[in-house]
Amino acid sequence: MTKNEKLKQWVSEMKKICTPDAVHWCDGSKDEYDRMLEIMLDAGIAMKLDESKRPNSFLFRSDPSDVARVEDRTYVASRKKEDVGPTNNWVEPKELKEKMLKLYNGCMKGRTMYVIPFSMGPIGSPISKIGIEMTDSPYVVANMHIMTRVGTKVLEALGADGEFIPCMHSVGKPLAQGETDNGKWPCAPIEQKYISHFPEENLIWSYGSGYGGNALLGKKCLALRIASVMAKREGWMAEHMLILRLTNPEGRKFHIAAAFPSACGKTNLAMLQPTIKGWKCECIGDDIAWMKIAPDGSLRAINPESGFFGVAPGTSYESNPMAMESIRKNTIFTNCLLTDDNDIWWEGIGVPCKHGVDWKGKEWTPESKEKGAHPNARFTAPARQCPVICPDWENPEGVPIDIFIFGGRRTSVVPLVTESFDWDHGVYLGATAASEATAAALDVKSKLRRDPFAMLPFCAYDMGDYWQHWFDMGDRLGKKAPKIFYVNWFRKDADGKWLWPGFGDNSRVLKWMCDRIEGKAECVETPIGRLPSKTSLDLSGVKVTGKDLEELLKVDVQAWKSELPEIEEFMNQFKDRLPERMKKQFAKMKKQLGG
Ligand code: GTP
Ligand code: SPV
Ligand code: MN
Repeated sequence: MTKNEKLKQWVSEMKKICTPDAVHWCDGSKDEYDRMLEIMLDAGIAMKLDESKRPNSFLFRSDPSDVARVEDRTYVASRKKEDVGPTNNWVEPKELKEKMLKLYNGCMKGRTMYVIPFSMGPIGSPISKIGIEMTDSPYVVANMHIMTRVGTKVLEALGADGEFIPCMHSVGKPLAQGETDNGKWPCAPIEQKYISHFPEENLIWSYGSGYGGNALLGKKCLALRIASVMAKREGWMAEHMLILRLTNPEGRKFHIAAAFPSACGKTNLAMLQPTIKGWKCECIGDDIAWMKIAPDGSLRAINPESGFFGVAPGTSYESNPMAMESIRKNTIFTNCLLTDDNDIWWEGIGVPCKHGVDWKGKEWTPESKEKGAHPNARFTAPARQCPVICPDWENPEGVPIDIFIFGGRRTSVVPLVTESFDWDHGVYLGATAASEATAAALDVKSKLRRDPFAMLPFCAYDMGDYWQHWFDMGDRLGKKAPKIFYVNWFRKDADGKWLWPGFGDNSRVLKWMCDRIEGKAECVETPIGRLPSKTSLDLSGVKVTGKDLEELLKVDVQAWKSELPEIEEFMNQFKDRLPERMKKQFAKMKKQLGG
């Protein structure tokens, strides 16, 4: 167990409230992982996949109401409402706790309460943090084993008086005497789901959902929402970013961190296989980056996670071969289709499926009206299984970031790539990032939404203050500040066809960025930023017509101008928290667009 009195006390307090049948302290062992899956196989909520095709791998079907993050049910309960800003749901902390305590009361009856000690980041790294998740879900335990570093070694690192972030979780489905889940994914109805954060106490309370970011509390709740507030307080950065290392033919290494909204290409870019000769790409992380300024003044990044919780649909040997290799074994699949030979399948996997069982458990054929896999179906796979995982991915010192990229899903207007004029302009690009809705959040319906820094659902304090934090970090980094770019892989033509091949060919855009840093590539100055000149993008061997390229690199001044009123309105909601420097950037942009 533990010598940490605070932890012992918290566990016994929550045990009294939730009244589980038993308490289990997780040791992080393989035995424990196997036991979790056995329990779920017995309860009929896990299916073992064919051992020869997909060793030690399992498929889960969630409840159809529990397939993604629920932003409407996500709360930030700071003491003062103004501290969460207009982009978070606020409830007075005491009121929220009272509401949730009623739900927690007896909620683990018939279940075991698992205590999961986990480290976000390599144990002992100066950037890492320890969390303890209490949950009644063996699915969460198994996933946390993959996504974080779990077990006794974390309790040892915590010691008698170390700090931890308490993360309380229940699926919200107590069992009556003798009742089992009996094939049904346990969760509570949507109006009882709460994903709650108490930033001043570094505390997380989640109830009613068993899925992804709602339940694996180390991920979005701790490593982004709570960490965003800690980072602001302590002068570092917690961002929704992949991290990769790109090595050019001369052997120079560039480290890139990129923020795209959920389901907009982070995992794919993180595992990129360059289609240009002599360039090498290695993956460090695919979703979250924690960054601190090192004594030498560089910005050092770690991936706080140790696994990938990746979007399955669209993943194929053609689009993302390294992800396909990462999920060959020891992988948990959720809401994928089950094939007749006991393997998984999804739309865009690159091979046909004639017959199977869809994510809702119904018979499926290509003629079926509904999709075989849910659009937000996911795989959970250990990062170490990725063939191009970087040898430094667990370096406790992190890697020095040279380039930041922002982006989103835009079928029109936004060009393939833009370089910011300077740091402040780059912060403006991040702040005004927008994307079309995806399946990663259940309740986001709007077609286009501003998603600053891809952090709209994850920044747990006022967005205006967050932008100011970015300006402040830039000042502290000075000459060592990464260069900032904006990309859009998702342009379509009038027939709805992608204008840019994307995936491995995105290496061409990354190459341009690195060459820009070295002063080797030309650019064109436009009102919105610097774009590649026609000849400076390496397009050797790529199938893009001259006409499409022109479209991809076009700046439609009128279209940009027409977005200004909406951007201004978006910014103005932050009132007196909107940084002066952001106002200045907006005014400059307006002037340059002739507005
Ligand atoms: P989260 O895990 O939700 O944060 O998503 P993510 O940002 O990691 O997105 P991911 O890489 O999983 O990609 C989501 C979807 O976008 C998948 O269906 C991909 O196939 C598709 N996608 C990724 N990169 C590209 C690209 O360069 N071009 C096109 N057309 N689609 C892409
Ligand atoms: C996202 O939605 O950005 C994800 C998936 O990475 S989840 O862990 O469910 O938040
Ligand atoms: Mn994500």
